[in-house]
Amino acid sequence: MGANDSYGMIPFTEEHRLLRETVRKYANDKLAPRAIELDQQKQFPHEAVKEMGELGLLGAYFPEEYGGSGMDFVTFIIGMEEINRVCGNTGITYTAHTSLCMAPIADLGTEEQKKKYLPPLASGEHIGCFGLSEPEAGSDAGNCKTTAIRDGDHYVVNGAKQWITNAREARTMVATVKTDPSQGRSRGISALIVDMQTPGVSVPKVEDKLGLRGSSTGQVFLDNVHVPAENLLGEENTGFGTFMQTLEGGRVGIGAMALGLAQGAFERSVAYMKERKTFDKLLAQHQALQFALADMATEIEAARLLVYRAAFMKAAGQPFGKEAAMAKLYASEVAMRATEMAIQIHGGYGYTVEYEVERIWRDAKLCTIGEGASEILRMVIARQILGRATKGEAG
Ligand code: COS
Repeated sequence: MGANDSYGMIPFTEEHRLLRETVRKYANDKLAPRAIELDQQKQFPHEAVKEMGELGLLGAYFPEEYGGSGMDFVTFIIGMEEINRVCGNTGITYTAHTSLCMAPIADLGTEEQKKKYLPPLASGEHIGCFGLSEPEAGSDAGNCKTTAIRDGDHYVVNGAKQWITNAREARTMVATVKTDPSQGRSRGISALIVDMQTPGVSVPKVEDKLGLRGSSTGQVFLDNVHVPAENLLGEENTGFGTFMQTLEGGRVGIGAMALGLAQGAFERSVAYMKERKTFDKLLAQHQALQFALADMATEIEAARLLVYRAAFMKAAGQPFGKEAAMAKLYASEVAMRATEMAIQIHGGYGYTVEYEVERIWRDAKLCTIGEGASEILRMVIARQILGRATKGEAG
């Protein structure tokens, strides 16, 4: 972290720098020694959630009156980069909890909702999840089929959610529901806060995945779940735009996750090239590998600039949807190239669990899929550039 690398070129405040040092130390001391085991044993990072609550990371950018730390969004992104540098399982758990569950409550919640739901989420006493995706509504997020029909002072919710990060452990879910089924796609959708302990909520299945095997990704069934009407988040029938905005923040988080994973694989590659010899020479003396490392470094620095540009724009209250999409698209694709090259640099050792780069590569793949697949992000970026012309309207 010198003055001449991109960390030195980004306008971090003293608070940001201190936070990076604190999180880096925490990640190296506590998360790194547990990272292999979480993946191999498919263990949810319960300890990390507790520790991150104590460190004030879970509620990093939410007001202190709701249990948060009163810092800005950039601090959350710094935390995401540093945590993912050593442990993607902890990183994905963190971003789903904070940027997808806490953020919409903090942004749209009434005073009562914020006071009730945010403090236990900020401390880690409760875990949060985001119930957007469904069997037929992943990339096609407007195709929500879960219904919430108003009945007196509550909604009766029926449907199924899929690919829900933290599903098994979560106590609080912010969910998309169709409150007006007579309206077409993307319309008549609302956001509801669902207490996962309500009768009728179940998590029948947790997926067995390629990577992020310590994080729980589950199906959530909602069978005649009675949710109090006071749990409506924001205005009824306007939830789709709300969720899209939540995802914009989440996409910067996944961009930072990809960046951290790539950085972790890069640092391991540098260390390995300085110690491993082939043909009586250090790997660092082989030009082919020097070039590969140079490409990794260049792409990671570019990804870092995109990720922090989006983070600073969001923190400043500027529109940042296109920049978030660019940051996630680029950083996740860089992470795939960098982690694959890290395995190649490590040779046979890179294919083993011990050297960790195979895990980082498996974990990184999620970043090109979740919270907007690369193809969706290209659509989002193109639509912002071309406007209504993408719908066939000239002008
Ligand atoms: N902020 C506010 N409103 C938004 C918005 C945003 N970022 N994006 C879209 N909207 C609004 C549009 O303005 C439109 O409103 P009107 O109907 O009033 O004009 C409405 O939402 C529908 O938008 P659009 O026509 O663009 O919907 P589409 O179904 O064509 O496409 C995409 C929407 C594909 C961009 C969206 O579904 C998407 O982002 N999908 C990926 C979702 C995702 O990331 N899933 C993974 C979840 S993992 S947690």
